[in-house]
Formats: sequence, structure tokens, C-alpha cells
Amino acid sequence: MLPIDDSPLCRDGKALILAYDHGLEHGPVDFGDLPESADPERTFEAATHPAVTSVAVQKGIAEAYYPSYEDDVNLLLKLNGTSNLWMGEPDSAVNCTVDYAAELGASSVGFTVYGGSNNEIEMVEEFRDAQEAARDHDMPVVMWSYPRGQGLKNDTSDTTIAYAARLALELGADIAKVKYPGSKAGMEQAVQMAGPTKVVMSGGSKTSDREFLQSVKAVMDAGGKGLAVGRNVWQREDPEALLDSLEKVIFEEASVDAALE
Ligand code: FBP
Repeated sequence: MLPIDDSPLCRDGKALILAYDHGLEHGPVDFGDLPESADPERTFEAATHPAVTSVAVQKGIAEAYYPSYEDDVNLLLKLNGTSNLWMGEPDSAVNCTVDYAAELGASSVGFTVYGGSNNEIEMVEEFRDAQEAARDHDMPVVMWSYPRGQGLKNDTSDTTIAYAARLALELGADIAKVKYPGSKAGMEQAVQMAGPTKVVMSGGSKTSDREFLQSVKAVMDAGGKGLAVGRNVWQREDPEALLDSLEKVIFEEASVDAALE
């Protein structure tokens, strides 16, 4: 297995994953305020920014757009996903194999696990197959570790996010992508629970530049290893400007004020 730090998913041991699977997960609503954001090419262009260590997309987007970007962008193939049209208990259909992800040129794979869902057992079994196949291909595995389901009252409490991070370690993910628990202290718990599994923050809905960078800074100060972000980058008129700031906070350890200059 290639050490994750030597894989294209990381730069200096950290990751900035540009997520663009929202057309499946949320549908056209996420593109409503900025219609040009519906064009995957715009996100692939943003992913050529040196701060971006990989772009995370579903199979169909990879098939259609990645061939034009394979020299400039690292591909993280998301292996499962669900549409917002699904009204059942949280679940995510596996729609791509690791073998096919490798054929498409992916250097890493992503997989959602909804711990706490009534579908957790099946999802973890599916994750097992993906994780072991990824090991055969020397591909790092990123777990979108999102506890949710009918029994979970608060899916971003410190203890829930720490559990999400631990679940990723226990099941063999290289990176745990978790929701921001709202504080540096909450993130520290998650990082501690994850051991050698790197913890990155999941972006969330669009906020101001300063507010977003402050949460990213708190994550980095807590020992987090970066970010997997979608809307906060490509819902902006100028994604590159925010990526410039993120590069400073994540890779250059700059303060938020310095990153905004
Ligand atoms: P954002 O930065 O836009 O939140 O994207 C991260 C992400 O995990 C996407 O990969 C995914 O489509 C979306 O969030 C799912 O969010 P949720 O399940 O919370 O609606």
C-alpha cells in the first residue's frame, strides 16, 4: 500500500478535496444561485488550482469530463451516492467499482457511510468490499463519515463527530471526512479518536469568506489535515480567490487575516 502522504491525494500530508457530487446528492437546487456552476467543466477548471489535491466526482461526470483534465487534476472517484429524491432511511447506492474507478484514472476513492442509519450494516459490508479492493490498487480511501438516521438527534455534536472519525479508523479509511462540530475543541476530540486516519472537514453550505476560513483554521489548529469542500468554493463567482485563501490557511499555516489580504 502506497503511504497516503506519498499519494496524489496529499500535499505535505494534507488534503484539499474539491467535492462536486451535489448534482446527485442535492439536485439542481445547489446550482440555482449561480447557473454556470451546473457546468462540471467550471469545477474541473477550479480543480487545476495548485491548492486542490483532488476533485471528487461521481462516475458519469468522470467519464464525461476527466479525460480532458487527467494531466492537470487528480481524480477521487466517489463510489456511492443517493439522490435527494430518496425519502427512506439514509442509504447510498454503490454505483461504481474500484476496478472501474482505476480504469477511469482515479488515484483515490470515496465512500459514504451513514453510521446510525438502519442501513448501517449493509453500508459497512459494502465499504468492506470497496476498502479491500482499494488496497489492491494502492488507492487511498476517503470515508464520508456522516452519522445520521432516525435515532440520531444531533448529527454534529462533539461526541457524534468523534464517533464518526473513529468509525473511519476502525473500518480502514485513510481519511475521515466529517462535518464540522462547531469548535476547535470538538475537532480535537475527532482527531484524537481517528488516530492515524486523517480527519478533514466537510465544507457545508455557503458562508462568508471570513466565517468559512475561521472554521478551516480551527480544524487545522485542532490537528485536522484539511478540507473536502464543494459549495463554499464553486458557488462563489470567483472560486479561485477562495482557493488562494484556503491554500494559505491549509498549506502555509497563515492566519485568517493574512489569508484574506
Ligand atoms: P459541501 O462542501 O458542499 O458541503 O460538500 C461536501 C459534501 O459531502 C458533498 O460531497 C456532498 O454532496 C454533500 O456534502 C452532502 O451533504 P449532505 O449529505 O449533508 O446534504
